[in-house]
Amino acid sequence: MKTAQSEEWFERAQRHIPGGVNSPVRAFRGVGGSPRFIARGEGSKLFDVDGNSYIDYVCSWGPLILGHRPQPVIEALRSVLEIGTSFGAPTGQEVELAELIAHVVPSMQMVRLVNSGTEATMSALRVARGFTGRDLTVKFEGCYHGHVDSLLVKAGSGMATLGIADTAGVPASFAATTIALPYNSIAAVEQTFATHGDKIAAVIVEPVAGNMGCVPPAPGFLEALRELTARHGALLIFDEVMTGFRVALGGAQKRFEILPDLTTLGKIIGGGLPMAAYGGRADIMKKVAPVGPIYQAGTLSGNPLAVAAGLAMLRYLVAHPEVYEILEARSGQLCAWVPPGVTVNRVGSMFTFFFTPDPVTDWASAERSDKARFAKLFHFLLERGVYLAPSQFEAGFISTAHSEDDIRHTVDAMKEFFEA
Ligand code: HOZ
Repeated sequence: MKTAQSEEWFERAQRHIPGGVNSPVRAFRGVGGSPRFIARGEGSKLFDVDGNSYIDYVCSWGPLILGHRPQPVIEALRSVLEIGTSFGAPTGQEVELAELIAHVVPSMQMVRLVNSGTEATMSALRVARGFTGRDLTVKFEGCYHGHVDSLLVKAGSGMATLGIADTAGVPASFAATTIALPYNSIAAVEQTFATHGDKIAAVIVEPVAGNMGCVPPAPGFLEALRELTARHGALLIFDEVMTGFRVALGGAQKRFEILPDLTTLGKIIGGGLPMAAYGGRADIMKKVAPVGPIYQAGTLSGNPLAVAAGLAMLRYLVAHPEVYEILEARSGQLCAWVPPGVTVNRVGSMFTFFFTPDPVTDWASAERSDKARFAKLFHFLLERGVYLAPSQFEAGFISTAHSEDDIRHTVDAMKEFFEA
């Protein structure tokens, strides 16, 4: 496989961009080697600047549930180009999108659009603090909620991949407002509420963790979070940036039938453009400015391009409920064969192959995976035209554009690796 053009771009990139990438997870640091520079995407495939093609299981880290360049989104984007890309003033489409979100995710009675998942979680946290008048947040080890200062404590995704426990640049006093507990440990949450219950503003959780690899919630875990937060006057925030419209149309809260107080959305909601949202109970959201005293704002929030893409994406998903059946079938096909010494976690079309024979239920068990062996599999598959996330601690994603042939090719390549 030729990679000279990618290597040349990477060399050049590192001169003016830290690490040569605009987000650390793209740099292949967890698997070694040089990232592929992408020329274009179509359907289930990525094409790099050297002319190689790959079956793409990253899907832009989650947004591309219909694959690359889905027709409804592309058409919506074309039509916006005729009217303008940003007005800094309200539009009817923003209202339509808020109405659609509230319809599909009923716990989000009111919604505020922002530009990234980080902005959404940062804002939701501020709202939780402003609403409760408390400062402490409970999060879970290995969960990642964007690069929000106070949430970069024992975080997953790039932090886990790079082995950065607590990032430089976050004042100790900010980090001290966060209590990080083991994912799926009801006992740890109970104990924390018993000690700090009247100071905890919110528990924020990925209802299906995707940033330490895919880790499902244990039976009863989300229910316990709901009960404990309610009992102690704290808010429950579901970070559904990854799981929203992914593990079900109504997200993890629909799949597991638990209603949080606040929800953050990102990725799929933007249809492949930068957009995210936070929202929840109306009595809480009415504390947000200009109605209430909690300030949050954004020049490009709800801009027409992202809103058009998001509306087209969500309308398609609402009109085609069979999408989730297709995703379930394809994902089941991909994960049916469990390689020796590997644990496969999957929820809907999110999956991870962990290089450990033991169950992976939290960060401690995810961390025990054999990262070197994962890196070998990663490069073996890359050479055979299969593009996994370049880290053991990320979820893979399947889109409706992935064909049975794509999956068969991937499983065959996996078998070749494990049988070699
Ligand atoms: N939230 C994404 C999945 N872990 C990563 C996106 C990024 O950090 O670039």
